[in-house]
Amino acid sequence: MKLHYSAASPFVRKVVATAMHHGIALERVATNPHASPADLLADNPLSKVPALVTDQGLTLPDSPLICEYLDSIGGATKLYPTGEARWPALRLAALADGILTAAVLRRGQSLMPAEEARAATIARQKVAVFRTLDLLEAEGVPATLHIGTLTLVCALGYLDFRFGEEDWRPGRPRLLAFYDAQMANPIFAQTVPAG
Ligand SMILES: N[C@@H](CCC(=O)N[C@@H](CS)C(=O)NCC(=O)O)C(=O)O
Repeated sequence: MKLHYSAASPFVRKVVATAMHHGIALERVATNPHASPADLLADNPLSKVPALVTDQGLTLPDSPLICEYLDSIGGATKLYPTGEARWPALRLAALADGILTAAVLRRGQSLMPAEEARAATIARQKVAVFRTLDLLEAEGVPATLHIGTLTLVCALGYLDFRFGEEDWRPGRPRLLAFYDAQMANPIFAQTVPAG
């Protein structure tokens, strides 16, 4: 398994510690996500580390997902409890991830003058969104309702809500058909963002 890696990233550290706990070997590929190198983008259009490529060739972004995957293929001493113990453990993980997200964002912003940091962040996040939409358009999205499709409907709806002038539909007919079909479901039709 290949891990796109940066030694400074606490999100990468979570993944490496999980792999070590289970004795899972990872081929670590050092990268700088802020430079968006082509080999990282090929495996994660969000241009973030960690990004894992499984032995089956599945590309997994996001440390919570990667850690849960590694735990699922790991040994008996699981890091994801089942039963009653599951929710306090996941709650703590979510709070700690929130700390990391806030601290990493703060660190990134403090590296540049305020105006430059703001412009760079806006441009970088915009590109990450459209690059990821392009990947999903190319891959195609299932019609089945699950947490992935539910989240994607909410993401597309948020883009309409906040960035409607940058319509995501042109050139993405598969995402458009997916979105229009899903919006017939009351759980989406009745929860369109407002405000
Ligand atoms: N939610 C992600 C956050 C990963 C993340 O933000 N990683 C940073 C390095 S610590 C990164 O790749 N930053 C590049 C960027 O934000 O463009 C995770 O848990 O893996």
